Amino acid sequence: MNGHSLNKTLSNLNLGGLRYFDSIGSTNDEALAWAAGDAKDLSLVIADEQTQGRGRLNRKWFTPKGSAIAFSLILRPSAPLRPHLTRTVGLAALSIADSCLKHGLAARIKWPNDILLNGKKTAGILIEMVWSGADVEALVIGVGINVHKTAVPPAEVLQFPATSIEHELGREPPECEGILFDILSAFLSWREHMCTDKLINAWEELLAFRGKQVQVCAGGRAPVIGELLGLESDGSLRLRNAHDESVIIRFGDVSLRPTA
Ligand code: BT5
Repeated sequence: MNGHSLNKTLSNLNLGGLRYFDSIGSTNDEALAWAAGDAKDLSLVIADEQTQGRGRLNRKWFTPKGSAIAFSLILRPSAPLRPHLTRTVGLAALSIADSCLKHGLAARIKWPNDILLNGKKTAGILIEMVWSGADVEALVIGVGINVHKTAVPPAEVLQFPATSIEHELGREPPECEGILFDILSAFLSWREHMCTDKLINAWEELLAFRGKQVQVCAGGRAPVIGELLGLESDGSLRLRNAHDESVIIRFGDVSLRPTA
C-alpha cells in the first residue's frame, strides 16, 4: 500500500480527502484533529502501521506493518442523518461484512463493534466525535481489520479470540487496497439507507449469537443475561431475560459474550 496507488484505487469514490501514512500513532487521532479543522465529509486517514492504535476505553489495538487495514473515515452528518447517528456503527459493520462476503467469508457482527469470522474477531470499530457545543460536528469512524495472519496479536493479550482474513480463507488474502475499496463502496451505498429500516434489518440479520443466551457486561454493573433477540430502531440491543422481560442495552462500554 502507498499513497499514490491508494489515490488511484479510490479515485472513483469521490472522497473528501486522503492522508496516507506508512506509520502513525493512531489514524483516529489524526482524523479527529483534521475533523476539528477543515476536513470535508468522507475524508480518509489510512496507515500501514499504527504504534498507538486504540480500541474503546483506550484499550490497545494492534496494527503491525504490512499486515492489516487501519483507517479512519470522517463524516460530516447532514441534517436528515443527525437523528440516526447511533446507527453509524452498524453502517460501518455492515460495510465490512459485505466486503468479506465478496470473498466468500460470512461475517457476523458481535454487537456493538466487532466483526467475527468463524466466531473470532477479525475487525473492530471505534467511533469518536467532534462536538460543537451540543451538536456533533463530525464523526470519526476508525476501523482496524486483520488481513494477514501476522496482524493477529498473541492470545494472551486478547479478551476474545481473534483471526485474520488470510487464516479464514486458507490462502493468500486479497490486496488491502481492494478490500478497502469494497468497504468504502459498500459504506456509500449503505449510507443511503441510514434513515430507513433496511439498514437496521440487514444489521440485525448479521448479528452474532442471535437467538442464543448471552451475557452483556456494562460499566461495572451486574451482567445482564438473556436471549439475544435483535435490535431497536436506534441500534440498541434487545434481550429477553429469565423473567421473560425485554431488556434494552444501550451503547456504551459494553462487552457481549455467549454464556458457557
Ligand atoms: C475495538 O475496540 O475493537 C476498536 C478497534 C478500532 C481500531 C481502529 S484501527 C484505525 C483506528 N485508529 C485507532 O487508533 N483505532 C481505530 P475494543 O472493542 O475496545 O477492543 C479492543 C480489544 O481488542 C483489545 O483490548 C484486545 O483484546 C483486542 N485486540 C487488539 N488488537 C487486536 C487485533 N488486531 N485483532 C483482534 N483483537 C485485537
